[in-house]
Amino acid sequence: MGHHVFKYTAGPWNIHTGADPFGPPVRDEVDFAEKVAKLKEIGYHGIQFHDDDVVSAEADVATTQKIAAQVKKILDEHGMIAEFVAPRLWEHPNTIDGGYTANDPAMRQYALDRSKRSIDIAHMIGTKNIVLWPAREGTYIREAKDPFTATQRCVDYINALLDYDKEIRIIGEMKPNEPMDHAYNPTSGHFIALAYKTIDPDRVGVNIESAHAILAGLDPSDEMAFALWHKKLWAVHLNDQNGLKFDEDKAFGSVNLRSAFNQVWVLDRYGYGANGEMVGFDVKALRTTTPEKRYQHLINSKRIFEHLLAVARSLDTATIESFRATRDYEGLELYIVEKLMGK
Ligand code: GLO
Ligand code: MG
Repeated sequence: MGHHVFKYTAGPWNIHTGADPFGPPVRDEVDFAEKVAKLKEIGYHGIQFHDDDVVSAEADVATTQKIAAQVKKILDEHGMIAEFVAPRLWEHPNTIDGGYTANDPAMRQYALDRSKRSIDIAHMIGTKNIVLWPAREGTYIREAKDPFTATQRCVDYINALLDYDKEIRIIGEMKPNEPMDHAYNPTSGHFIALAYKTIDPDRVGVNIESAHAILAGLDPSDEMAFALWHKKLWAVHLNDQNGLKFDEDKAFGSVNLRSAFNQVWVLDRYGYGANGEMVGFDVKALRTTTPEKRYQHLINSKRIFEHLLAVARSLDTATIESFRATRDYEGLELYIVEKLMGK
């Protein structure tokens, strides 16, 4: 594989106030324009958006166009691109029971309308990528919704969006739980299976988040390889996670360096980025982080990625092959761990 240069992105939500379910903000909110300028300064190339990170979901068409144009102008002024728009189907009162799997048809219609509007916004800011994180498409108790019907509704929803706009791509970001007790289609594999049942499988792929794979008990690098083989890995949300608990969104590589290394290695080996895919970091600052350091987790994640890339590119393929040929996985393990220790 050619050694191309990776491009990095993050969302405005990754520079945040530190509010959590147990306490109020501890840092001021930062202006969008300042976030873009600072991300540019620390070596990022683009921004990810929820629809309402661009413009309020309540805005009328004229206001939406006006504000989206202002956002696009800020991006252009900094030479930054918009990577994707994700319809936020989990905060509005109409999405309490979920979006496209809600039991109430009026709520399902809201989810569809809002998603179509997100597609319009995506066009206005210059991206064809729609990310679908199905936050509330699942249940707290199994009897609440019908899981068979939910599967069909997911495909119907994707089809409706593919049909609404012939250029967009739907990129599923699967997560097994939180906020739901169990989400429908808890892994990327589930979503890829559904992709092939849609009206245009070539426009349906996945965004793999490290923490989401870990929460599902899966290895993120194997998950990425599976999607790469399907030519369906169109985005990543690299981060880290300390065991099975709430989604921590820790800085990439901050918990499990070897797992992070394997993610970087597989992405580099199989040409991730060659078709414009970006390296996204879905990371949160610690609540204890002071305002002056509010970008440090993004700086750290990128730097750790680059260090691990250097390690991956320093590996000797013949050495690895000879360990494999002699089934000397103990030797291979030491070789990799010493490389990670800089030995
Ligand atoms: C939450 C998700 C979330 C999405 C974002 C973009 O667990 O990781 O942050 O990545 O809403 O769809
Ligand atoms: Mg994410």
